[in-house]
Amino acid sequence: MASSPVPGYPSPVHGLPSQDRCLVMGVVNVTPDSFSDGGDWLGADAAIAHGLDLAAQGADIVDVGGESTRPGAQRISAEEEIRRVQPVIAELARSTIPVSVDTMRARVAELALEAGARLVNDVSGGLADPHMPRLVAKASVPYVVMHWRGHSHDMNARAVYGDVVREVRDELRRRVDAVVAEGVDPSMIVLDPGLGFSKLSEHNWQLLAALPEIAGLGSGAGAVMGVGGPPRRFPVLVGASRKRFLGRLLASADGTPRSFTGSDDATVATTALAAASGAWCVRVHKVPPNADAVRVAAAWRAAGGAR
Ligand code: PMM
Repeated sequence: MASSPVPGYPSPVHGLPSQDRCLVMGVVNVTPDSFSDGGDWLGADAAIAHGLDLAAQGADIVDVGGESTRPGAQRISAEEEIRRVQPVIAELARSTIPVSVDTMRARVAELALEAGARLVNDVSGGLADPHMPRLVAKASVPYVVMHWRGHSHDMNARAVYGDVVREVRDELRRRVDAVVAEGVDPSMIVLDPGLGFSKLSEHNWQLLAALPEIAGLGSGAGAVMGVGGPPRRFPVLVGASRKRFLGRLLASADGTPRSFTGSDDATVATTALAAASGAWCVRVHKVPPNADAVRVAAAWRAAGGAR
């Protein structure tokens, strides 16, 4: 573990690896219908092998999810979600790689933590299941609070903003206040702007360009905002990998969006820029080039900080 963080990188999240660079979270979707890799890792054996591959390729964390959140997706039962993720998490947790569980359900998170997960990645920021914040508080594990306006089946209809950066920041601040009121330790919270979740392409780009503002949540007062001292800065997780706004940016002359895997180089570009902006972690499908990109960004930042 590195001992001297590059100036400006967020403080390490308790219980997770600390590096002098942005971390890389590798995605294991144990689903038939996720955005870019639905069905690829649906069986437990394939998912476990993929998670171990990602770790060997340099992932700092492996994120295991059993429910697709692609726009239009319908929910699955908690039983099915547990059946998909539990054996995968149990096996991956046997290795040294920290495992996170990507779930909106407290019951799934609870079983995942019992199976060895060390972080809860809740794309609803505690809104989908009111029991989630208390579960996370009791377990005392890091908690990703993502910006979210509703379930996948109609989330695109909620992509309406006057000033997307201000509204996402304000809505995240309210979620942070709510989960802290339920007992979550502010130092365990990671924020995520929720790229692609109730966001049009232009919203995603504006949020990416404003990552430091998201980290600071503005200067409003509140239980977690460092009243009387400098405002608290939260670690920020960025999930841009293979998302449709990248495919649209790279569309061919006839307007056909670039394929998901065809967006991998653009993902690496967003990783480098997000890491250079001080992101704590990037959530990606393809680890090796993103692991390189975060090192480039760290060297760039360190050189700037050393002058
Ligand atoms: N995106 C997806 C799933 N989980 N979790 C966080 N914290 N942030 C994200 O942006 C995010 C997520 C959907 O992408 P996928 O289906 O390609 O995994």
